[in-house]
Amino acid sequence: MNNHIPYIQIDFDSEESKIKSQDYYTFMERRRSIRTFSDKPVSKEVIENIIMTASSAPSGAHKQPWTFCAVSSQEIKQQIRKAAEEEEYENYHGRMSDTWLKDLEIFGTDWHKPFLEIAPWLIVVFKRAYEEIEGTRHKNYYVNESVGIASGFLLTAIHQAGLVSLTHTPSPMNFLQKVLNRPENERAFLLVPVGYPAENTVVPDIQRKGKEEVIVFYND
Ligand code: IYR
Repeated sequence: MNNHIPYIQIDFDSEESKIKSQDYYTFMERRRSIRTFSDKPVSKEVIENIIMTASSAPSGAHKQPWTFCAVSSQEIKQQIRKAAEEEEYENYHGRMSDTWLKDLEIFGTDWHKPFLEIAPWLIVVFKRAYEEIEGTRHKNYYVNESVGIASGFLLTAIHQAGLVSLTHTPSPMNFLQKVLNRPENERAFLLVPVGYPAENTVVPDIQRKGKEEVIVFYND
């Protein structure tokens, strides 16, 4: 095997693993999607660390088929809000089915997206379908899976930094490619406002599935 180097394992004994896994579960259980943001600033350095954590995700053939656009420009946030609200207005007025609208009632969402201007940062995740190298197109592999995993890493890094986020998917999202002037090989995947929650933020009173609902063991 070419170019291999020793893997330096993080060496916990089974008791440490148990404690670590419990603690991490408890910590991650506290993450919630937030729709009301404060305008309190977050430093560029924190955003860089969060994004580089996301970019440490595994990807098909290690192509890292993603670009993270980090927007704090008020003018660009305003353009994104305007375009997102135009699409969302259509979604809430005919494009989403009655069942879908009913399923969203508990979240209290509508076409207004003020958080797109209030949150100090918008991270727009783009997937890269292919790379163009010296005029030749090279397709990336497992692009959705890779960018989905990187987006998961992004959300955990945001939570770890004591910040909050929302996984927002204004649909269709092609306006983001235009507003951010992205190249032809990039497609918007996810829009993630990042920052602090507004004072007195509330979240829907919903429960997560229990282990008996999400895990199936096949033991000896
Ligand atoms: N994109 C819309 C609608 C929406 C859809 C789902 I599925 C959600 O979980 C939440 C919202 C919006 O952002 O309002």
